[in-house]
Amino acid sequence: MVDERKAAILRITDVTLDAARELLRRKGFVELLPVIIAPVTDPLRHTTSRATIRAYDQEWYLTTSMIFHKQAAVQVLDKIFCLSPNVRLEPASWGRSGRHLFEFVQLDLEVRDATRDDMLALGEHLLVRIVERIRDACSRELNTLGRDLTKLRAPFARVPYRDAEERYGKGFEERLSCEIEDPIWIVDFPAEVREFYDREDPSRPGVLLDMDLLYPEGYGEALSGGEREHEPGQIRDRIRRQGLDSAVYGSLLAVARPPSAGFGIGIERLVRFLGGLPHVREVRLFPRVPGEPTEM
Ligand code: ASN
Repeated sequence: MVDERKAAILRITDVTLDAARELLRRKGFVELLPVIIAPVTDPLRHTTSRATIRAYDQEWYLTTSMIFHKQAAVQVLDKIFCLSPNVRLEPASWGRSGRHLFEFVQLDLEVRDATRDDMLALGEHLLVRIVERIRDACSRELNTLGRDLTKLRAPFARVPYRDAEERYGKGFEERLSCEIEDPIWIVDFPAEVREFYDREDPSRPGVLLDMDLLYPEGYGEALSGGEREHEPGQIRDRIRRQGLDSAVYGSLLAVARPPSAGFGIGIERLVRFLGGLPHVREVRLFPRVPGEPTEM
């Protein structure tokens, strides 16, 4: 028997990727092939352990995010994106969150000489365009899923992290996401809660020029990014303040990198939001859910 629900979700995923690629190419972006194993990968402040493999007498990480490769890539091309498979070994209990897969794909992009404001505008444009395309091209699929996907109204509101925390308390993300009707930007994360590569505002020490986007209706985090640290002295200082080993990230310090900004948007979470799905597992034919064994 044909699984209409599954087929509808896969078609929505396909149109989502097509809409994203179409918009980014029109804006001059070039798509890169993903890096899946590397000697250095995103240290991720709050997640998990990273998966490694041993090959050719060397330890390799499975990519947690392509951040460092994106930063290197903008030395060659000024606007790049990639559909990047990421592996993050989250705790088994997170499998029930509805938002976590330990293998997922993010649309990861980076732009040389861009600012956070440029990225806020691009993120809005991208999401508004994708929702428009899905509403136009996938009305049958949305119907199958019983999803009433409303048009998004940009620009989205911007709330500084400290204000959101004051109003909704620690771990405000879920509560805030349940309360809003349009996506909302969280900006200005404190340096200690984020990775060292997001740029510290030179005029506000301890505050980063970065952002997250939250989906409405309780779907949680959509996108994460910011301007990047690019001066070796500042990168070294941020690595030290986070208690990381600068030798591990030596390749970052050795290469002069151009100023850049970018973000990554998780595809499974995006399709979950578009389709109004209870769990991201439904977006993949072969989902990797933390804590769930699988045979295929
Ligand atoms: N892709 C994110 C960024 O561009 C990084 C991440 O996934 N942790 O900032």
